[in-house]
Amino acid sequence: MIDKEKIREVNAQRLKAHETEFLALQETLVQKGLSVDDLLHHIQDFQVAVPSWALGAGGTRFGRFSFGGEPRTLSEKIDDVGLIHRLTQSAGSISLHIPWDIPEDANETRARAESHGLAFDAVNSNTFQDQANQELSYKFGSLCHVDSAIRAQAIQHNQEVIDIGRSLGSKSLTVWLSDGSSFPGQLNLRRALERTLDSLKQIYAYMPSDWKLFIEYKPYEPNFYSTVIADWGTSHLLATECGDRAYTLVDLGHHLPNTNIEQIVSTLIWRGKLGGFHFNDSKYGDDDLTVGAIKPYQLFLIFNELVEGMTNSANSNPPIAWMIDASHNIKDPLEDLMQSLEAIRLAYAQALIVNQADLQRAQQHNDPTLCQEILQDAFRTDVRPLVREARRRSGGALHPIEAFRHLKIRHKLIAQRGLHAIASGL
Ligand SMILES: [Mn+2]
Repeated sequence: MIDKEKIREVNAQRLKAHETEFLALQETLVQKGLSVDDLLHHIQDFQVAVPSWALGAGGTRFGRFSFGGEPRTLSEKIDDVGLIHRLTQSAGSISLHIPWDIPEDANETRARAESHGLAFDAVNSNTFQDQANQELSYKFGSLCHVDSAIRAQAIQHNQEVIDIGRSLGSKSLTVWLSDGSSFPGQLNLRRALERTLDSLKQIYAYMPSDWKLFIEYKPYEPNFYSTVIADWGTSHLLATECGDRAYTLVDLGHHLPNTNIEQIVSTLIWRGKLGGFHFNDSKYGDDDLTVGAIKPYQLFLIFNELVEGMTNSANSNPPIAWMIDASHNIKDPLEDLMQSLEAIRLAYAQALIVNQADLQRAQQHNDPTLCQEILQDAFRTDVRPLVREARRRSGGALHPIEAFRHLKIRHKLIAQRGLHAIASGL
């Protein structure tokens, strides 16, 4: 646990420079007619869940390079999220993966999270790999499987995940399926989808009445010919069939290259069916890179649709569950996560300063030049001092990564947990 006083000490060294930058930006924003206090409150309130599987070195299918000081237990993972939250004040919850992170004692786990000011966000089931002592194999699918006994096993697993989530105060289940086929003709595509819907309905029926089901989609991988829930349309169809509390979850890495993700976001908000978000970035496929590392403009355009849609859409979309879903092969996972959190808040802040009224007028007048000017004026505004000020007011570090390094946190974690500790996860 990092002492609040320590953070203030580290901040003090950069406070003067920050104040100069913030005052200059404040003047610019006020001139644009924006309320800086409102902006700060919105940014301070924006909290993102950190996944329990992203706190260690992830590796690729070719290899894994250990880090040192990785969290060995669920308690240590919660401590790591607490650490990130202490520095950034923007990671207010944790998203658990079952069975990688089954709590031994739910009350104790809950208390530990609360001591860090953390809540439990969506719980994630896993039927994409076989576990030790598992009776039946998911090699050829889970919820879509041709064998009803295997489908029943997968449904039961999801029900157990819901039970675990309930014991921790979670209110949602995220289902991502690797179900599909790697060769043409391997699977009857229509029947596989029918069986998947039937399985999902049984999971949905088991959920408590205040829970939500998030259905994630992905075009390919690990199957390379077909994926049962390949795109947002299929996810939306399944969610609609399941019921009012079933929603689509958008994972930024789960699209074919050049897909217009902001348009998908816009459509789902219009239907009130955007449930959750998995942030990451990618160059080629599901690369799970740091948010904003490759395509910060796309991220901004997505946030622009989110902000506009959440403010103006007639069909009310429920509050969206924001989560990071990334993997860290060569960076320190905690530094990587802090970079992602920063990128998310920056894109959100930029979207908040878009002059929606002017943009709408320009759209009404079919003026694409002006539309671009308005969007890029927001995108090219350096809002970093605003995001830093929001963090400072919440008690976080002006520069979280600098503070993390200055306070030698990784060094201390290695001293505490050892150089060869390995976390379970991706
Ligand atoms: Mn995901």
